[in-house]
Amino acid sequence: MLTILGRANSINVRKVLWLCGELGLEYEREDWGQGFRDTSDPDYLALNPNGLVPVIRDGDFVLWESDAIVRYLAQKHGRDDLYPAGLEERALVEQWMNWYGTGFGQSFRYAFHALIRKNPAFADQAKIEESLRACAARVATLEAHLARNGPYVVGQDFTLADILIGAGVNRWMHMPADKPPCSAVAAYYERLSERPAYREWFNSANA
Ligand SMILES: N[C@@H](CCC(=O)N[C@@H](CS)C(=O)NCC(=O)O)C(=O)O
Repeated sequence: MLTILGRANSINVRKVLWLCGELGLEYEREDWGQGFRDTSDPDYLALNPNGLVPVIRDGDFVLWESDAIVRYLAQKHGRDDLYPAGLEERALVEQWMNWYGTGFGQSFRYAFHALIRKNPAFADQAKIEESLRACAARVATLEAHLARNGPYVVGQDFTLADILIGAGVNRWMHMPADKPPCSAVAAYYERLSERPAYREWFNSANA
């Protein structure tokens, strides 16, 4: 049995949960992380020395880093549609996964903790505005790309890149801030919202 360790309100845990839904996998989940079991527990640190969620246990195999986990699970279950075997197709999926990991996914973090989680440690107005600006710039890049090359980030097929970027778009759409109109991103968000596995983990009730 696959076990996912991590609180379900974490965006990085949700990427894994969303993928498990797409794959139709059975799993158990343990609540670890902020507000739940403390990830500085030595038993947890023995699994992930970074003390972050998620971690998976798949039999005796342990893996952390959400993007590595989604790659592993898609490959393990032979889902070439989500993580293509072809060199160029896979490179494009990787390109957009890295775009999320190194830019888009970082950009909304401060504003999210300030405006949605209302965490008092994130109260610096200048940093909130900077986070919103940085995120809007990434969304503008995505908007132009989807308008020309959609319906999904790598074209016709839904892939792992959409799981990461879709998670980020969901955070952006729920951000209580003035946002420039982005019709292609809005249509993408609606398209993803049709997927039952997405709806289970990403909806306005559980931002
Ligand atoms: N690069 C890591 C980042 C993991 C991460 O930052 N997780 C956050 C939640 S989104 C966390 O563990 N926060 C501390 C906690 O919940 O205790 C991944 O993608 O798995």
